[in-house]
Amino acid sequence: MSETQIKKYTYGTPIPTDAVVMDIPVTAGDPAGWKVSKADKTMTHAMSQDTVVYGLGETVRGINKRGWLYTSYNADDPHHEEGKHSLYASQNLLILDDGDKCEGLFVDHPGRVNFDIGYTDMDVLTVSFEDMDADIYVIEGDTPETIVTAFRRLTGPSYIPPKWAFGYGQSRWGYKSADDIREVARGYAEADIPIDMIYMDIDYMDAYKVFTLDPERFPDLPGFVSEMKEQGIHVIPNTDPGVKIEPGYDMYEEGIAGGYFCKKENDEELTAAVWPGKVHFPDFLNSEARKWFGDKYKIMTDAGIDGFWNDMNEPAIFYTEETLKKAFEDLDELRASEMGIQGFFTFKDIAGSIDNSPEDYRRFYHDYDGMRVCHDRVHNLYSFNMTKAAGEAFARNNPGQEILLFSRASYTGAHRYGGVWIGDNMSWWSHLLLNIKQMPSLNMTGFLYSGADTGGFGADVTEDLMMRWVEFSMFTPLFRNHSAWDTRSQELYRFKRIDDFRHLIELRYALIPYIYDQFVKAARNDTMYIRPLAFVYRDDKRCRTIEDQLLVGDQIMIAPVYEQNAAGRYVYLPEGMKMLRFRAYDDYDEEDLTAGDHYVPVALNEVLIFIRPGCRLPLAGPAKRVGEIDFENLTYIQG
Ligand code: MIG
Repeated sequence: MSETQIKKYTYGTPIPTDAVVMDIPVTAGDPAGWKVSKADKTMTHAMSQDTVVYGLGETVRGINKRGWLYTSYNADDPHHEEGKHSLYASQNLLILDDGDKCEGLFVDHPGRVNFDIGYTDMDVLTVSFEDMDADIYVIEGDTPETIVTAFRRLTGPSYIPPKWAFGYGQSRWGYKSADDIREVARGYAEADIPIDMIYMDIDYMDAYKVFTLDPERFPDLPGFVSEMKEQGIHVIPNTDPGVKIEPGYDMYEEGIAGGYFCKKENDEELTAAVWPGKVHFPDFLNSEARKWFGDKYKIMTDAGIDGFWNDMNEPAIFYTEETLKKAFEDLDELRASEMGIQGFFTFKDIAGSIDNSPEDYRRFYHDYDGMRVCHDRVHNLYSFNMTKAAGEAFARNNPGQEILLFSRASYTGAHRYGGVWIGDNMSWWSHLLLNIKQMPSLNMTGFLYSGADTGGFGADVTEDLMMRWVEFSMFTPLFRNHSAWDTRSQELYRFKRIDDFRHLIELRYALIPYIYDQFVKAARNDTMYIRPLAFVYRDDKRCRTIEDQLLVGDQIMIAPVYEQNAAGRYVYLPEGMKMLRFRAYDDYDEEDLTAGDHYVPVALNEVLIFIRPGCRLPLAGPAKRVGEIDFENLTYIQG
């Protein structure tokens, strides 16, 4: 790593976030190159025509974030369209790349932060705050990756999941019982498609009560878990933060008695509505509440469960009592008025804006270990502390055991405890491309264990989209097929081309020794597993505009197909490489390609892998489970 320098600037009185693990002395004054206005609560930086801006983790639009306005404020929004400003995650890292000189900016602030990256003025970057109580870290370095590494040293090492979590997983919001899951396992066994995980979505719970099981649909969890383990399959339950208000339910009773729930100004618990009905939210920012909630995971780990996905932790709020009451009042008022045509829009607005309302996020408070703070000001820390609750509990209660953990919402620091999935995307070709662009950005911010709902969550998938998506997801550390209950079923064995799907998943399993090795290396060395081309080919200007080819580990480049009915694609090679066109781990052709542009045919069942010169790709023999992979006997394809 070449020389980097991190400087810290403190404005106002920042609320601690625990994102940073290093002690850095505060530098007086403002960072060079930035114009800071405490009155306007802004900091601005000029961008030259060539400046490329990387970062922000999981957001809309490109790898180069330039040209849009992004807002860090974790949002439960399943419509990941390019007009949006916020998704589930807030990763306030930017890297300004001027070619010969780079600068990183990490804005450590737990509330709303706007990043106007050439939106208002194409040549100006403006970071703006609601309250400018923030720690600002400025990182100087020669290359984007040296900045990434410095940022990751600053914020701590990335979570490494168990090896089996690199296998393929099947999920669906709609598996309701142990029998449903058995049927999925059977489907995969009959189709002879490798699989390591099947996910349990919220319907496993008794009335959506967290850490409970429906007694009829899951009568014997330990028995079921071990039955599945005998087949080599891990079952991974979904966990939601909201605790159902129900006298007699231990989580509710203990939460009230311990004072573990978030409270309103008048000191009463906030009552919100989510899947269980009326709930209270655990105050994860409070270390006692965190410990209390975290210890509950033991109910599941004692039953043999060894992986979790934490959901709804922005936190998502369907409505609160207050918002609902106000909405009804507004509707009554509208009804009593001469509604007129404008009233139609008012009507829709009233009903359509009760969920995840900014007012609700201002309505409750945390006991942040002695500091009473309004949720709105620390909104982006909620999921981080839920992830931390689980991670800390695993270290305490399951020492030495590797447990899979990933979350929907996140903030920097959560990457030390778990991974993330990209939330409710759609079965759209554009979302396959979005997934391709989000992966390197997530990697920069330390969320190495990540991936999207393969095939798309909402909307109906088509067989060709599923196949192209599998051909990309086979390179993402988290590889999970997941979909919503009201969409077309998308388990791979339901499609016509089962043989092709089997070959593709087998190829993933053959690649796992490479994927795992490169992943662990990236985690240990604070580097990236998936990189944009421009991070490596620094002198090739063309690479700065390439967003649909990625480097995976340090040996290969991929060029996924993401367009419907495409029979191939253009590929740009910054140097000569060996192209492999795989149909199965043992069925591929190779071709040496020169540097430059090529049109490459890629049939629907084919995957392109390019080996960089002097590099080699290891492949394992066939395996149906990660545990069956022979990591010692690999064959190598030389570049
Ligand atoms: O309000 O648990 O993103 O993956 O299937 C929806 C049901 C709640 C949202 C998650 C999705 C999951 C769904 N959850």
